[in-house]
Amino acid sequence: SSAKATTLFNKHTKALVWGMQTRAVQGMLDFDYVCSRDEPSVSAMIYPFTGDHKQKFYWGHKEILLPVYKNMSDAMRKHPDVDVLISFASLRSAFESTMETMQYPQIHTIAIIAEGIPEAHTRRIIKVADEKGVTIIGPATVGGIKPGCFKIGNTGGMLDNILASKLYRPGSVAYVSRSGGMSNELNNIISRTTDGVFEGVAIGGDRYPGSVFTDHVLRYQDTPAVKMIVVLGEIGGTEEYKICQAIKQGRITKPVVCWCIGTCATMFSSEVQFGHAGACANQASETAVAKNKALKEAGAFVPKSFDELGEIIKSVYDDLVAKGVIQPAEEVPPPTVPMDYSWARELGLIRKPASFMTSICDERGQELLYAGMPITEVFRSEIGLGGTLGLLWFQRRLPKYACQFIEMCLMVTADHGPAVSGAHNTIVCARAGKDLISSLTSGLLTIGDRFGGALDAAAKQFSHAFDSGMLPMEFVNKMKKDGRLIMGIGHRVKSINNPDMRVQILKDFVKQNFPSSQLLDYALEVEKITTSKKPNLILNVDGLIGVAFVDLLRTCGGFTRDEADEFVEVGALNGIFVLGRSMGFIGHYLDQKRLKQGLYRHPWDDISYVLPEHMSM
Ligand code: Q5B
Repeated sequence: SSAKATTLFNKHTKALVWGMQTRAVQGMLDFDYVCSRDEPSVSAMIYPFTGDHKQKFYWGHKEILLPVYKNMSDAMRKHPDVDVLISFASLRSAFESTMETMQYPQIHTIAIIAEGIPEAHTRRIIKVADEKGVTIIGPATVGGIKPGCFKIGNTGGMLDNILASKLYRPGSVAYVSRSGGMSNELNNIISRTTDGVFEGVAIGGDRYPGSVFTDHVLRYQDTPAVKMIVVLGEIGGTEEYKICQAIKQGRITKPVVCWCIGTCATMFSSEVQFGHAGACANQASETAVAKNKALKEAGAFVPKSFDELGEIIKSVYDDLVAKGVIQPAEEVPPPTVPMDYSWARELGLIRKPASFMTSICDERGQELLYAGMPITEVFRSEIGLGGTLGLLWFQRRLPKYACQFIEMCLMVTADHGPAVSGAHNTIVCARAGKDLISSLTSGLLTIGDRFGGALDAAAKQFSHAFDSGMLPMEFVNKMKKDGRLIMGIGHRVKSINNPDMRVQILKDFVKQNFPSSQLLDYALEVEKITTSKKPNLILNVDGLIGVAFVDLLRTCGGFTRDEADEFVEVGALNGIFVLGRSMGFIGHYLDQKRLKQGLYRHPWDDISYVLPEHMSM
């Protein structure tokens, strides 16, 4: 088998990341930046499920693009300086992709994060790795970290953790543990008790880790900058005995502080399986208690309990400083890495004025909210379409009669036949082969002052006249004098002789249910005057809804006078006709399609061509 490298990572190490782990990659880049590396440690990503493309990341303040390759061969060919691969492949694909990785001699180190890879597969990976001189870290691990140089994936946690444990610059203590979580704890302990971590590797919790404790401890022994070694073993396996042997044989001469966790297993009468697949003592020698005893006997520094680990690390370190073996370096503050916006917000460190504001609907939580009312409550309290509209348009839970009135408005305005302007346009559009939305909007765009869009203007004109104390007759005369039509008055086909039943229905309802119908009564007085002049100058459906809605907003108890006026001012009321008539327009569109109506062309005999006479020069 080929010799494996003593130094896995340096300040110039370049890696490929297998898997679309953008957060982990950003974490690595932030680490690199805070370590004052010249260049990012990640050269590219490999992701077989998308085509080749680029992903955006931050390098300090700057935005950079990292390539993503579909094929590993392309990534290797384009990045010949890469010698590390970090595999976030799933437990199903990790075996295959790791075997493929080992076909490329440029790769010296592979970190495998996936948990649950079949042991038979891991053993085959280990065999090939040994033959090829590749160091495997993992599986079932977070990876490892080398302060100032390189970080595998999510090791070390978020940036605040990395800064707190001073992982941006090397210390003199190297460690190896099984668990990724515990390696975080070691980072913390070592940073508080010594000049810091030189390198730390979590080999993973499987029964057959790709590299074992001694692989790393011997590397550390052979690395001059490492002055002391910490090993955090655990119950299960016999790897720790190899360390004992190496100490006894003089292969390891640097101080080793060691603790095997899982000593409590001895308190149980039966066999205990801890969280890791390998964390189970199959014989007495595999217990944490037995291994701690052997390590102590071999000459390692073994605390009495995990709680004392920090103290013993500190005393070994202090001794090395006293002997002059370690000369703590001067602290140089790391460069600042801008904090991620979302994280800073979560911590409450920044505020930014939002570009948009909304106050009617919130879909972010567990339940959709309409003006604060959960959607389940909207249905439970049976507020219906009128109530829903009340919440979304007026931000109010309206009284029952108001909800009913709104629904009635939508029903009476739903359609008025194919001949009205909007329906006609919808039909012509549908017959020109257009789709539902185009045909619908073609109809909706027809709504305006003369057709269906007189609700707001009617509400304004009548309420201004009423509020300023004008008598109905004065109002009619003033409008005539100003040459203005009264909005909400007049109809092409309906008249006092051919009353509009829609208007009658709504009028009756308002009279019976509204607490006050002052403006409607005023409008009916106006209607008496206009119809006395011409029978078709009735209060039409737009006019009725317009004035009745003013009565509703002013007297239902949910709005201040200013709020009521504002809704009229912003044009809420035309929305009722738009919404109601959309039902009809959609109906006409579907009808035309159903009837397979072809392109409409208006007949010539229905158009009077009134061109200017030909003029000879
Ligand atoms: N004159 C609606 O007019 C219509 C007058 C008036 C004073 C008035 C007209 C009008 C105001 C806007 C309005 C909504 C264009 C109508 C609707 C939905 C619909 C539609 C449907 C549906 C009809 C004849 C004479 C003239 C005029 C005078 C007319 N209106 N005076 N105030 N408001 N109204 N729109 O029949 O002396 O002879 O010159 O603009 O409320 O759209 O079903 O069809 O559900 O789809 O064309 O119900 O009233 O009458 O313009 O020839 O006028 O009456 O000054 O006087 P017409 P015009 P003079 S509801």
